[in-house]
Amino acid sequence: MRQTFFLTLLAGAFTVLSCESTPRKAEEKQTQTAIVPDAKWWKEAVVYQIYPRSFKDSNGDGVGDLKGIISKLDYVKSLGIDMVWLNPVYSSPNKDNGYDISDYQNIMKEFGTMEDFDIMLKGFHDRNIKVFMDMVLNHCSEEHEWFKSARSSRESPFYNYFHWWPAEKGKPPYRFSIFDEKGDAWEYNKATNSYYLHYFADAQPDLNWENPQLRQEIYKMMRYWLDKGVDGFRLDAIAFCSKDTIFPPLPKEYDGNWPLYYASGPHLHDYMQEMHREVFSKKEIATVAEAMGDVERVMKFVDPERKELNMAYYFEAIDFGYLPKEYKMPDPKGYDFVAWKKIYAKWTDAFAQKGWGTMYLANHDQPRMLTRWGNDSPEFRDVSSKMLTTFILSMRGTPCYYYGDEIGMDNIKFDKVEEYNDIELLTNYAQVKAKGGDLKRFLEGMKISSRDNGRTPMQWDTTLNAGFSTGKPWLKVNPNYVTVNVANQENDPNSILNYFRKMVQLRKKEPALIYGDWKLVDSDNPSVFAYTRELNGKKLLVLLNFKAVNATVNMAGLDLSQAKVLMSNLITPSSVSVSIALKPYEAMILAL
Ligand code: TEU
Ligand code: CA
Repeated sequence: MRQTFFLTLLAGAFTVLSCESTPRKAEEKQTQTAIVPDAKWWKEAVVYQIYPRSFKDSNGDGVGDLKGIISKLDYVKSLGIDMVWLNPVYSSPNKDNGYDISDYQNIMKEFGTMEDFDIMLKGFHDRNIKVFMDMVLNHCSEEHEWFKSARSSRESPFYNYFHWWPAEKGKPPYRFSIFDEKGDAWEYNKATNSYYLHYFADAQPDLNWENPQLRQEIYKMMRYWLDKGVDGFRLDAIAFCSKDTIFPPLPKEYDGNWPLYYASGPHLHDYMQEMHREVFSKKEIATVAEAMGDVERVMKFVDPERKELNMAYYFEAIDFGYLPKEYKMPDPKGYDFVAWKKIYAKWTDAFAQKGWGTMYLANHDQPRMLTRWGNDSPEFRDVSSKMLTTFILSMRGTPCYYYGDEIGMDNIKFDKVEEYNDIELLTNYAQVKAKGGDLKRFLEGMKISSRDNGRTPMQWDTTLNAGFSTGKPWLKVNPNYVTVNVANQENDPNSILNYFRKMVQLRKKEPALIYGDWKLVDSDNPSVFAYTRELNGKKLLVLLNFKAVNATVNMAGLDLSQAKVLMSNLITPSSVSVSIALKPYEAMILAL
């Protein structure tokens, strides 16, 4: 019996390998409505996030651009993904890499022209790939025409597009800014003798959402992009839009928790419902909230009855394992794996009741997932990358996969502050310095957690600068590009890249991975993340060893007698018995 079982396992592994000859097969864009009543294409989509600055440079100025993306359309298609999330490409002086927009209806000069954008969008659409845009609506750039006019005089018709504290009322009440060296969210403006509010950098003045005229301008601008044919929006830092504009003193319980006290102002959801009526209801689009806060707060965005947005991503799991009250400083003791799994369980259960979530382990605000959640040592980089990919693509919630993770890119781990570009890191460095803090310790922590780790140029091949650019890249290329690159992995059936493609295909083939119920198994297991996905009587078991040790899983109550391996990140999967033994970082998906 044991022998027959092992044969089934190998047969299963073979099926997985053999489907890799067809990863380029065109996907179905129809939903699987027959299977579940509330099927939606955006629930079934696999999202691939492109950070345009770092994807591909077409003209040798060291900065990725739209023509660069256009030259890689077939590559993106070959991944099998359905939708691209594009980080901001609008005109911007780039104080925060495009998150400071000076013109919402124009393309950043470094990235190209509106014509390039149209060609790119058509290129994706021709390949049956949808595109959603990053919308930064809490703030714009100090170089936006609205702000230039507003800051010139209190009489400006745009003065009320922003939040001001007139100097005759004295010093404004304390508000913290995460991207400000002084940590002060109010900046004095001489011409108007008033302070303007900026929760992020002083080059990113907050927009005054209380002003209906401003809101109408924003909705009009969003409709402009919809009319162009974009398929949705990711709403950046959206929970900060609505504020208590009296700016009362912060209560004692504030305790540095600025997202809690600054976000989710009194009219936030009125504005979201208005935006739904004015913009989203025009077309079936994907809308993703970057939502701060607990389940209750996040759920408000996505409860379908409220008619706001359709997906949200949350921070509790990704921000886990940092020391309290310090900026992204990893706890030297590591993180509590069992508690981390329970965070996923809590959110996945919540989205099973209402709305829809997303699943991600990295994006442009995060370090590389391999370094942070896997193991980037030569011994384990391959297997742990594949394990994390299995995790992202087998959870309930739309998977958002970050460029470069499909080849196992990892943190660059800069030694010197001069090597960094990111405003968040540079201002936090300055804050630590001003307080006389331990800068060496700070920089050590940043090797694990800082955002620039996730922004280094895409590693295409072994040529100069990893084939990203013929000029000097805006941010250093990870020197490991000589071995970690797309070209090397393209023809290796066992590469991380081809594993990602297989996993995407498996998610499409198995509706249980998309819509199935999710249930944690052996929840207190200190090494393994195990769960089932079940739909209409079909049950899958996902086993993920997150540690560099052999591990076993307690299968209490699950019948494995007919189990078949659908996916394995080992060339020869290990054996299955009632107590399953997993090798370090082993991942398996079984059909029970
Ligand atoms: O991020 C929102 C946000 O609150 C950030 O502070 C985030 O928590 C932080 O980057 C984590 O390190 C969005 C964008 O994703 C980010 O890139 C922008 O810098 C920020 O808004 C300002 O627009
Ligand atoms: Ca360029």
